[in-house]
Amino acid sequence: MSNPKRFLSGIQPTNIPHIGNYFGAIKNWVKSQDEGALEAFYFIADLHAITVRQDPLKFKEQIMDCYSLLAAAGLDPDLEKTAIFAQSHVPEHSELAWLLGCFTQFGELSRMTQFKEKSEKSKEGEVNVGLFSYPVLQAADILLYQANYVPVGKDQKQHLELARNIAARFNQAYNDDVFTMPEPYITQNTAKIMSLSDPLKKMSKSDSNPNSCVFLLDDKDTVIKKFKRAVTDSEARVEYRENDETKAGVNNLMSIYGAVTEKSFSDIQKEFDGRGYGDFKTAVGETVFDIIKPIQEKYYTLRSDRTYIDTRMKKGADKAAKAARPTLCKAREKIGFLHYII
Ligand code: AQP
Repeated sequence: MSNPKRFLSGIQPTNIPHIGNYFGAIKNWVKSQDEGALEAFYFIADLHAITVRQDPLKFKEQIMDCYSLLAAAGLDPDLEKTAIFAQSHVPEHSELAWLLGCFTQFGELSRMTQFKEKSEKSKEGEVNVGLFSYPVLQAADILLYQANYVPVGKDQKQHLELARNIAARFNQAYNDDVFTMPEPYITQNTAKIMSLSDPLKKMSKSDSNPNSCVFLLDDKDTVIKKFKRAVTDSEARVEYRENDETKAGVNNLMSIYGAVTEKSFSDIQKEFDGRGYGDFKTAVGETVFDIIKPIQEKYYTLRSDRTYIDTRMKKGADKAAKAARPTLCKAREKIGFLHYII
């Protein structure tokens, strides 16, 4: 029997994950794990998170929070085909990133639209080299595991293309298939959840406005309050109108309600026909909380068990390193470094 195809994805421990991370990523990871067809590597992207300065004590907690939430949401670190680990626990990521950086053109990185956007928004002195070169670290994350599939949203397409270009360049330089060519993993019906206070922006963990974001650990009152305060419009009509910026807030709430209840937009529209936004917002808040409540309960049990977290994280890092090392060794050998003793 051939080896299962590999899937890789990550999450930055820049804060408590939110419902956008859950509906846009984690829920699909759990589904794909439960289907069991793929060997999957899920990492807490702590190396990526330091392109922005992190408070060291909070950062440690956030890494463990993030790990525990993934496990509480249903990723099972004890499964043979699942590895969940902290990226910095597998130093092969950093080493391969350096090697691949030497196969990446300065011009290629300068053209990355995410870099342009993020650096324009940053204050002077905040644009570090890590922010510029993080797509190379992303390429290393992917290529290290010979990943066949990587989920990519629109904003990450350019980065996957870069990873493919770097892989092709390296393979061509040494006339060998050192790296597998990664393909985008398209998940159907994946909701992109927007900010509750500015529905033209995506919901983001590091948004400075805490009301823009429903975190997976928010209590029921907070969840409902945040939805009650969500920006909508003065029309008082629960109706989905694509590409209509004035409806962006309602569109977003309908996407969230649809993601939770699996109801279509027209069914949601019928359900709330003639009722104001107040009722609708309460319903969205309550159904969202029903989904996150069991995750929270499991989370608090796991999070209080430090031995559980430490042993599983170590196990995940060992599993990941075992998969990563042969690739790194091969890349080192091709480049001409002296023999690498594992
Ligand atoms: N709003 C969102 N809607 C749907 N999916 C989302 N994801 C993130 N935000 C949304 C998906 O969650 C996974 C993990 O994301 P990440 O932590 O690696 O980075 P991010 O995309 O930059 O997420 P945030 O919340 O905006 O974090 P910060 O504020 O730290 O940059 C990814 O699969 C992502 O697509």
